[in-house]
Amino acid sequence: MALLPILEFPDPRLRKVASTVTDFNEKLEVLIHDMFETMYDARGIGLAATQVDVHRRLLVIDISENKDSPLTFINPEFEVIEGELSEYDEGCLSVPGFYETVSRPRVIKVRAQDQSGKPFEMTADGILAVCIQHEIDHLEGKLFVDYLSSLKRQRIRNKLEKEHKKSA
Ligand code: QAP
Ligand code: CO
Repeated sequence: MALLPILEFPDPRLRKVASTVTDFNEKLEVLIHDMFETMYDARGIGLAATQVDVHRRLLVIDISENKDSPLTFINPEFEVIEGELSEYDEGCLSVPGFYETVSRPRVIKVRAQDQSGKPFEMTADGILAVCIQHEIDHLEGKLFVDYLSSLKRQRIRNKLEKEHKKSA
């Protein structure tokens, strides 16, 4: 078991596009386990492999109150079921301390593979739909701050860069 370091905005490695997972082996299982441990430790509800500097199409989510409903999505894809947008105050473990409103399609259908490579699909709405779309964005090198005005994004960048200098 291991806690993995989480990359923080504006680290350029968060901009890499992740590639398809092809090997469903023990190494993948260990990575998934470490990603859950890292996410729970940081009090997050979602974590993409990109955020721990692994550029593979893999994400973990647990939106449950008791942190007892882990969801793993490998090579996820989604389709919009209901195009009506809904707003949510999003945060991100890679943008610590900042929350801003983002609009995304309200209902999606997700197709992915599980830890053993078996395909599954599910329809998601509410915070789960938000979280899945947010995490899939990470796999494309995209962050929720990209949906904000450049002024807001710049302010967040400046504050985090200052924090990083302090702790360096
Ligand atoms: C993405 O975000 C998300 O700033 C997952 O200080 C967020 O887990 C999906 C976190 C909102 C849907 C709605 C952020 C923890 C966790 C912080 C997270 C922080 C500590 C963010
Ligand atoms: Co995020």
